[in-house]
Amino acid sequence: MILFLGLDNAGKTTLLHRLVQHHPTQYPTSEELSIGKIKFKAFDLGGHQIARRVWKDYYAKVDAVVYLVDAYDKERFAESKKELDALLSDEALADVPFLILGNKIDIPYGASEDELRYHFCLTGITTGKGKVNLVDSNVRTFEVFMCSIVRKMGYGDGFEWVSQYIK
Ligand SMILES: Nc1nc2c(ncn2[C@@H]2O[C@H](COP(=O)(O)OP(=O)(O)OP(=O)(O)O)[C@@H](O)[C@H]2O)c(=O)[nH]1
Ligand SMILES: [Mg+2]
Repeated sequence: MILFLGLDNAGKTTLLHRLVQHHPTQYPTSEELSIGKIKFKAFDLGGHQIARRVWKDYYAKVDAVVYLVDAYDKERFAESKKELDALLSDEALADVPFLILGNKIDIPYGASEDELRYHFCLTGITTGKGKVNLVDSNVRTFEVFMCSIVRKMGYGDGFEWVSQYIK
């Protein structure tokens, strides 16, 4: 199971709809997804403050977290970072790979990848893009990819990256 998390308005539902547009809808908030050869159920959880309380009810069965950030909404970076940090430090998610998507790069004056990394304190500490062999290492599996879901850009690379760490 893959969880789509992030603040309200980050783009989770838009992403889910993009990924499954050729498949029939099963439930309003969960969809069958294929990443490579693996089939998954993806859950899009609401991002507004009250909805965030149920995120933890899903942690036990999760194979990967896709955490969306609105790269244009710099005013909410601190709030988003707080939620992400809480997820990354949660024992229940300690072995779960995180794909962090900086979304909406189609809007001018949004944060660049470097800026986003800076504000989220993710400079120089993420896993590395491409194929990084993490067997026998205690390195946290997480990486940042910038994307525009509406322009269908960037998130494919991110999913390809995260899929190699899904057991
Ligand atoms: N410009 C731009 N807008 C986007 C992009 N992705 C999503 N949006 C817009 O952002 C708004 C919020 O997107 P949603 O997918 O509803 O956000 P969400 O994360 O599901 O929000 P909650 O359900 O409230 O938690 C919508 O108006 C989308 O059209 C993008 O890549 N670029
Ligand atoms: Mg939504």
